[in-house]
Amino acid sequence: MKALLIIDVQNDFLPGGSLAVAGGDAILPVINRISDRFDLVVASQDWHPPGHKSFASNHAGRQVFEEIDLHGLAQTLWPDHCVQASQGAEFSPQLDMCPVEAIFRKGTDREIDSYSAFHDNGHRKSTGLADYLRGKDIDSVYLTGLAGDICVYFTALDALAEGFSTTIITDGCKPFDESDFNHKLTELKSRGLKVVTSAELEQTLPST
Ligand code: VGL
Ligand code: ZN
Repeated sequence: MKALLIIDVQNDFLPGGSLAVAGGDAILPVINRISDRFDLVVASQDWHPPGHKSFASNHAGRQVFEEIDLHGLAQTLWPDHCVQASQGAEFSPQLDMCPVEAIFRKGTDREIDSYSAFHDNGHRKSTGLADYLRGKDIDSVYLTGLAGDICVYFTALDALAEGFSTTIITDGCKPFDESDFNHKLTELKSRGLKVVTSAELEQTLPST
């Protein structure tokens, strides 16, 4: 059984948001067009408390995009984004949420960031996503969302480690940095990642 994972398609990661991915809105019609072809659709939602330690604003004298050590882990400092219950944390109003059966929130612990939809960055706590998918007999996951080189990348890494057949839908993702994303795709392919375009997928997966 196949699941579509929609990673962090939230206002703050879209043009006009506080941590926008340039051109990120191009993925919205792609995701909406393919989401009825899967047995299950799940979304993740970056969901930070206002005092989250990944925000530069919570570290006196530190700048956005600086890297610090946070409890033994390298942490990039981001602009405030996806603050719980803010408009920026909401899913894009242009994303069709009807097929989405479950939403997994992450980044809720102020002391640790969580790029992957499966685990926090220290692999200390699970979100429950892997067990949820297994409970629904899912063996293959297809990834879309934002940002390709951060949260989609780390979700793919964990999906492979969890033993799911893992595919990234290239035009269903948009990274902050295209060349970094291409390097990361090469690395993921060496771990077993598959890559398809939405057009290729439409030829193999019938619309329901
Ligand atoms: C993300 C940076 C910080 C993402 C989340 O969804 O890619 N990036 N928090
Ligand atoms: Zn975040």
